[in-house]
Amino acid sequence: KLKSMEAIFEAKIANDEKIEPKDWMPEKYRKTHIRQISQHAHSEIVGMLPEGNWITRAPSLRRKVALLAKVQDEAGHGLYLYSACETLGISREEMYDQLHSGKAKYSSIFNYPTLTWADMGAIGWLVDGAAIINQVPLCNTSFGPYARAMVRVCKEESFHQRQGYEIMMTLCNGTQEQKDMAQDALNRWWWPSLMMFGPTDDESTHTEQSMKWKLKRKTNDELRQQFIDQTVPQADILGLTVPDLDLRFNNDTGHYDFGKIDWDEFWQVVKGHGRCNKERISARKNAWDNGKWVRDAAVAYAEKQSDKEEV
Ligand code: FAQ
Repeated sequence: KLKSMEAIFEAKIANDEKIEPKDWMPEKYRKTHIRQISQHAHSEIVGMLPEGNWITRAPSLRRKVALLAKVQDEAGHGLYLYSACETLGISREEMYDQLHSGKAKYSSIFNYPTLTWADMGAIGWLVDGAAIINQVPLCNTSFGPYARAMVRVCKEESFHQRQGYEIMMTLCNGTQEQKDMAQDALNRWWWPSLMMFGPTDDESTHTEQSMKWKLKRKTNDELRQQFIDQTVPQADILGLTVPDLDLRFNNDTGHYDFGKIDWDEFWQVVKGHGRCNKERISARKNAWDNGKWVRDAAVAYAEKQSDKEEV
């Protein structure tokens, strides 16, 4: 029986059909999806913190409304992703517990500080830009709830990217001081953005299996190269310099060659030793602890309602 279920599963993957929560799936397929989807959800939720830091200091009402909407979208993305992950048989409490205890990762990028308003531009442009490149292929991922969540998420990310690029354009058309702020933000966010795509393919533990299951549709290095090829011309339009002396267009390959990524820095951040890791986790823990009375009240209310129905 197991053999035939496995054969049905394999055939669905081969035919690009979706795997749905109630379908039979190999235990490792379930586990690796729980890992990736929950880490993706945590990234969205922790990812609200660096930008949330600037909502009260946005330079105009228009900028404030756009940033507020973007950060709210991120909360929404986190919630869809937690829901998609719950269909695989893990509870939200377990996922939160994994985040708070450091067992589950979230994207390295959110462990860097947001020092100036220009960082809001750089995050939208680069971080959301990288997120789109990573997530568009995930609209075709094999697990149905994850694929469907990604469709809406990608549409919202493209608004985020545009709002960031527009901030950069405004700064770059402004005073020298504003242009310097934009360049400084690019200098600080460029390399961490390249690290978002994960280790190189030969160092990546999960890529090979995830590609076979069509969880990943492109490898870390392929996506990173696509991001660089797309983003360097955008920096040129802004009149900014990408902080990489080895960056040049290679006519033979049709792609940009780029310099060496500091993988020591990446692993330090992933292991919890980045500039803001402690601050981010303690912000999430405090939010959870301070929300206890709301959860308790909601449960008490639900119990009261169901008691009433029984009478
Ligand atoms: N940070 O074998 P691989 C956003 C870990 S966008 C931390 O290559 P995989 C939108 C990896 O988990 C950001 N850890 O792993 C937004 C694994 O460790 P594990 C979120 C990383 O899964 C914008 C180990 O290294 N997007 O939030 C990172 O095949 C602005 C070995 O790596 C997603 O999560 C990293 N950068 O490939 C929100 C997209 N990279 O789990 C707010 C979905 C790798 O064994 C503001 N995820 N690791 O303990 C993916 O596409 C994949 O999971 C990758 C990693 C590509 C991130």
